Amino acid sequence: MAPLRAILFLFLISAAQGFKKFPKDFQWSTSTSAFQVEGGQEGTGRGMSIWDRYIQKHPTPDNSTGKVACDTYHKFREDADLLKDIGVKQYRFSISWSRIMPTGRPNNINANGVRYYHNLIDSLTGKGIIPLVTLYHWDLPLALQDRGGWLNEDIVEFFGDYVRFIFQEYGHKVKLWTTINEAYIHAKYGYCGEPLEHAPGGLRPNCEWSMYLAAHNMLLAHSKAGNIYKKEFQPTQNGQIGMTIQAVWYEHENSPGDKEAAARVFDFQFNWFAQPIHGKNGDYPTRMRQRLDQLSQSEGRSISRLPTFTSKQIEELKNSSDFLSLNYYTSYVVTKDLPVNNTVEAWGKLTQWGRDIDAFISINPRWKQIAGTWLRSHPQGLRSILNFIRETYNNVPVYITENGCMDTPDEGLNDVTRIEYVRSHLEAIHESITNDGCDVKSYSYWSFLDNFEWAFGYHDRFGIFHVG
Ligand code: GBH
Repeated sequence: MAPLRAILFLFLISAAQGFKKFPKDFQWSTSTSAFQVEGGQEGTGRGMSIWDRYIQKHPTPDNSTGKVACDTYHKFREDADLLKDIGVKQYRFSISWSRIMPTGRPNNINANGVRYYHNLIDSLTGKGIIPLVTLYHWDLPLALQDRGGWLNEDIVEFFGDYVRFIFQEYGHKVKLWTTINEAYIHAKYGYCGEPLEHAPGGLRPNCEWSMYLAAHNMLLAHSKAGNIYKKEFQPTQNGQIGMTIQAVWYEHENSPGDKEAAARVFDFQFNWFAQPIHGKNGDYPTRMRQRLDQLSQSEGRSISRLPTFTSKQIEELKNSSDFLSLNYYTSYVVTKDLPVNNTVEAWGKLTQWGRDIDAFISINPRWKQIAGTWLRSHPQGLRSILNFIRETYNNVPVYITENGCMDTPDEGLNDVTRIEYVRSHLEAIHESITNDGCDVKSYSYWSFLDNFEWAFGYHDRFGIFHVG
């Protein structure tokens, strides 16, 4: 690992302490996930995950694997030193289920794995850094995929058994938990990927319903974990729990048709997960329910492609979270009809989700595109989402668990573009807190280290620290 991209963080910290005042207990943070950074896959007792198998079958453009990655499995002490150096108060990482339980079930525990996370947590807390732990960031134990993965409703019990073990083991040290990272991305790219696919992958033929079923079971698994925590652990451990929800903001023109289309797309993405958990009446968004019920009927199906919750499940979901964990990167534009200069979602209509939303998604060329990729900088979108959450979800506390962008290769180590991206997003958050009254508790920059960027391999570099 080669240091050092200090510029970015020096800026972050000065923004925190200097010209704009954030609340005193605001937690500055940075984030990673297990598969993307750990390495330590061989000879450590870890079981395979769906990503191990996926990249064997579908190599990334750079033919990379997670075998070594950032080697944080061995270098966690060095990581803790670096985190201390840049002055963060919190660090978000994820636990690899198959490192703890190689077959996904508690009858087989990998003691090395259990010890590893104790060591990691201890080296953080020893330096006064608060751990925020994601219980699941897309790396399902392969043994559970072979039992149907997220399409088998037994997964809800399996997840419950896994998290109970984790709370028992680490709950006296960890006070901030999120259950599942970005169920929307995991379900959509994992089951319905096109053009970009994620693990488990290769499941497109049934994805008009499997994507919604996988997401449904993720919501129920989150709810299971939240309720276990609240009932069995929170009274003595006094921590907080939430689910990590990815949000894209959708701008629209002023016509009623476009406005309704943008609201519908937002329902089909953010509110799909936010409303069952944080909504006053819970359950799926009405627009989503109606649209998918109606499509299912016209397709001659006997049941809706969107599963239903029992009233008990609705109540449990509403009781499953103390805060909303939010990931935000970019915004798009939604139109009811095909936009004149359509650049993004001509493909939208080729994907199942793209057809289901009954709208078109395109880009706003005025938003700065980062390194020629999918990511365009639109800080106002983040402010709009934070205000949407404040208004719609009763100002539930928000932990921003991911925000950031990849570097622009021809800038070298002089991250002009990234600094501007971070600066403008921090400004938007600051406005949301001070002018709008949003309850934002923390900001976690994605990512601490350059790491395995899923289907893109190691090509995109999001790290504060350069690795390679
Ligand atoms: C997050 O997902 C993940 O939680 C994190 O693990 C990841 O490293 C980070 O973002 C950076 O990407 O090529 O047009 O299909 C954010 C959701 C999903 C956004 C995949 C980019 C690809 C866009 N990401 N998506 S496209």
